[in-house]
Amino acid sequence: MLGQGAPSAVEPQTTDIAILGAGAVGQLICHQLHSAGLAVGLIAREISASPSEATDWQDLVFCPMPSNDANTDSVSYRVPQFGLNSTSLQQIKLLIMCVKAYQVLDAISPLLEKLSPQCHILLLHNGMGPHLALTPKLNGRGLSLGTTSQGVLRQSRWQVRQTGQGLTQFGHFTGPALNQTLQDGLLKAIPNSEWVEAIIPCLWQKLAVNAAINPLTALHQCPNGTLAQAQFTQIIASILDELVEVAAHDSVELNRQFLEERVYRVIELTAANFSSMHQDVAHHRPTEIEQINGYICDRASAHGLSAPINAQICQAIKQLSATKPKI
Ligand code: KPL
Repeated sequence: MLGQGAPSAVEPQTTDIAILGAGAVGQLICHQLHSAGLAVGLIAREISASPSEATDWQDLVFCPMPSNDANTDSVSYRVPQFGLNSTSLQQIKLLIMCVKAYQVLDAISPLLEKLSPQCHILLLHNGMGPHLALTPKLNGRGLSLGTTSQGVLRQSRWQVRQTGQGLTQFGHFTGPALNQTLQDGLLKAIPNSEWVEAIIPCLWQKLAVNAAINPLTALHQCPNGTLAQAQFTQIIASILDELVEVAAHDSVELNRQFLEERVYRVIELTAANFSSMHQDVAHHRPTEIEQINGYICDRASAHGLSAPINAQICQAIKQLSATKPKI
C-alpha cells in the first residue's frame, strides 16, 4: 500500500471542493480529485461540533482496477472532513453531491445557509428529479448536473475498489456557470470525462439504462445479464417507448434505436453485476425507484400523459420493498 503525504495533525487549509455523500461513487471521485492535486474534502453530516472542533481528517483507501500496464497497488490518503458547523464550509467553491437521489434535498438543506453565495453545486446521482426541486432553493447559486458510468464497489467503510471505467458527463443546468478552472480540474482528474453543452439529454439516456435494468433485476432477483433473455424483450421495449415519448414532451429528442442498443450494451458489459436497485432491495434499503421509473411517470403526468408500464413497475418495486423485512 502506498502512502500519499498525509498531514499528521489537523491543520487549517483551504478546500476548494467538498464532497457530500462518501459512498462508493463519492470516495472514487474524492480519490480522483485528490490524486490530481485538487484541494478536496468531505462533508460529514454526523460531525456537528463547535466550529473549532468541526474539522477532522479522514483516512481512505483506493484500490485501482487490475491492469497489465499500470500500477495497481492500493493507495492510502487522507482528506479533511468538515462537520456542519465548520467555518471552512464558507471557503468551498464547489460542492459535489454524491448522495442518493432521494437524499439530495434533505442532505443539502442544512448546508445551504452555511455555504458561500458563490458556491457552485454539482449533483451526481442515478435518476432524475432533485434538480427541479433544488433550483428554487439555490439563492442565485449555480447548479451543474452530472452522470457517471464508472464502476466502483465499497469494500469497507473507507475503502473502495474501482470495477469499471465508464464515461462521466457534466454540464451546466442553471444559474452562474462553474468557473473554468474548476471545470478543467474536474475533467483532468476524472478519466474519460467530458463537459457537454446539454446535460439533460445525457441524463435521460442514463435514465433509460437504469429504468430498463434496475427494477427488472430487482423484481426477478437476477444479475444484469439475465435481461438479455427473450422473455424481457417486450417489457424493456415498452419501458423505452414510454420514456422516449415523455422525454419528447419535455423537449428532449432521444434516438429510440440508439437507446435500446445502449441498454443491451450495458446488459452485456455488466452481465455478472447486480444492479444498485437489486442490491438496495436485497439489503432492505430504500430504492431510487421514484427518481428512475417514477420520474418518467411524474413527467408523463406533468404533460397529461400516462406511462402505464413504468407506473406498474414502480408499484411492483414499492410492494417488494414493503414486503421485505426491515433490519
Ligand atoms: O447504473 C447501474 C446501476 O446498477 O445502478 C447499472 C448501469 C444498471 C449497472 O448495474
